[in-house]
Amino acid sequence: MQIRVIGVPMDLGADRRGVDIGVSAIRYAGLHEKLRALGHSVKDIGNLHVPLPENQPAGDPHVKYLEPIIQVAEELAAAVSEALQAGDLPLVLGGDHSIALGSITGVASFYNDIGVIWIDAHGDFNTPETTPSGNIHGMVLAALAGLGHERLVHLAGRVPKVNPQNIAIVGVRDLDPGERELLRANRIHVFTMTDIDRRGISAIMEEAITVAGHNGRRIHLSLDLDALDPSEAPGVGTPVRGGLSYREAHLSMELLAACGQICSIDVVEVNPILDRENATASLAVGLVLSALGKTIL
Ligand code: 5AB
Ligand code: MN
Ligand code: MN
Ligand code: MN
Repeated sequence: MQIRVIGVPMDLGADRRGVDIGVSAIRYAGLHEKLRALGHSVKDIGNLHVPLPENQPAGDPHVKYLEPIIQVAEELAAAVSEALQAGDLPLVLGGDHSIALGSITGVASFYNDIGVIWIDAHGDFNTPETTPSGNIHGMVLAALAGLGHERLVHLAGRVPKVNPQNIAIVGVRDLDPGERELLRANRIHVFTMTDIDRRGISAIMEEAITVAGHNGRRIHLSLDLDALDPSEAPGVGTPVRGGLSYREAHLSMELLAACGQICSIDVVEVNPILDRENATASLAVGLVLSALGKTIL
C-alpha cells in the first residue's frame, strides 16, 4: 500500500503547548523506514501551514482559535481527499486532536458513508455550551457528528460528516458532565475502560469494528495517544490514569488491520515536551505499524 503522510503541527486546539512538535517526534522515531520495512511505500507531503497562537487572538472563550482551526481543517480535508483519490492511505500526524475535523471531513467527502473508531481517554464530545475549557480538541467528535458550533459543524460539505451511529469511542475514562449527557442523548457507542476491564479488549474491539464498519463501510481510525496509560505514554497533554496497556493498544491495532476496512488514520496529541526520551512518539509509530499490518509471527 502507498501511505501518504501529512503533518499538521497544530497547537491551537489544546492548552498545553508542545503537540505541534509531536509531528516531528513521530517522524524522528523512524516512521518512514519502519513502514518501508513492512513493505509499504511512503510519500510524505510535509507539514501543512498552521498559524501560531502567538500571532492570533484566541477569540470566543467557548471555542478558542476557531477561525485558524477551520482554515487548517479546510486545507487538511482537501489534502486527505486528494490522497484517497490517488489510492493512497492518508496518515495524518498531529498536532492536537482538533485536526480530526479536517481529516474526517476529507474522508467523508470521498466515501459516502464512513465509520469512525476514536481511541481516546476522553469523549471529545463537548460543545461550546458544555466545554469546561473552550478547547476545540475536546469538541471535535461532536462537531463531526453534527453537534456544536455552527462553523465547525458546517465545514465543507455534508452534515454530519459521520452518522453518530457509526462512531465507536474506545478507552474512555474522563468525561465532562454535559459531554456525558450528549453522548447518552445521541446514543453514541462508548466503550469505557470499565467495559474493557470487564470484557477484555478483544471483544470490545470486535464490537467497535462492527459498530463502525458494518455493511463493509470504510473505517477512519483516530488515535489519541492519551488513550494509553500514562505509564506507557507520558508525553500527552491531558494524561488520565487507568488507560490501555501496551498490549491492549497493540491488539486493538492488530484487530483493526485484520478487519481490512481501515481507510485513513490520525495519530494525535503526542507532546514531546512532556515525554521521556521520545517514548510516546515511538509508541505511536509502533501502533501505526500494527494498524498497517505488522504481526508478531
Ligand atoms: B483530547 C476536556 N474534556 O473538553 C475538555 O485530548 C479535555 O483530544 C479534552 O481527547 C481532551 O477540555 C481532548 C476537559
Ligand atoms: Mn484525549
Ligand atoms: Mn482526543
Ligand atoms: Mn489532550
